[in-house]
Amino acid sequence: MVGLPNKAAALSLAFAVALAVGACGDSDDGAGAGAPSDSTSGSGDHAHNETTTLSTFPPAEAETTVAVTMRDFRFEMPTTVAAGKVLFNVTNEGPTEHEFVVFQGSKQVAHLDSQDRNESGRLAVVLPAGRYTIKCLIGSGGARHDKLGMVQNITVE
Ligand SMILES: [Cu+2]
Repeated sequence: MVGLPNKAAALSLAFAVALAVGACGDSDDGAGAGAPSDSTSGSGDHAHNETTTLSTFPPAEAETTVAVTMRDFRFEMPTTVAAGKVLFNVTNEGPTEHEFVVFQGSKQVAHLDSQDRNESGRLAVVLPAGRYTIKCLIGSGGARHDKLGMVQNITVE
């Protein structure tokens, strides 16, 4: 602390304490200096995680291919799908960004990253027979897309 005025020193100490305590948010990180970056904020601002609990497989091994079109705000896709190695070819015809999240009951079991307008993505998952729900969890204008109609029940048999 060479030549640091007492007031500044006290302030920086206060900052350090605040950082060490790790108080919830609001410090604007202006201090910066070597503060440990804390990734445990646990804010969970996006409603789902990225996990896929269903088995995946190389797309070339697909037994069934399902074409899905995402629009504002619905999924266009078959409602019955054969069980087994299913490849979803998902195209977003927008205009809004959308994603393709597979649920079994309230549990997320597979997830395709969000697609911008005119983008396509593929999701290869081994689907056991059962009932599933496809949702888009992206929100725009305060309403999540599944609440606007982007929810589709499918039966795998
Ligand atoms: Cu969406």
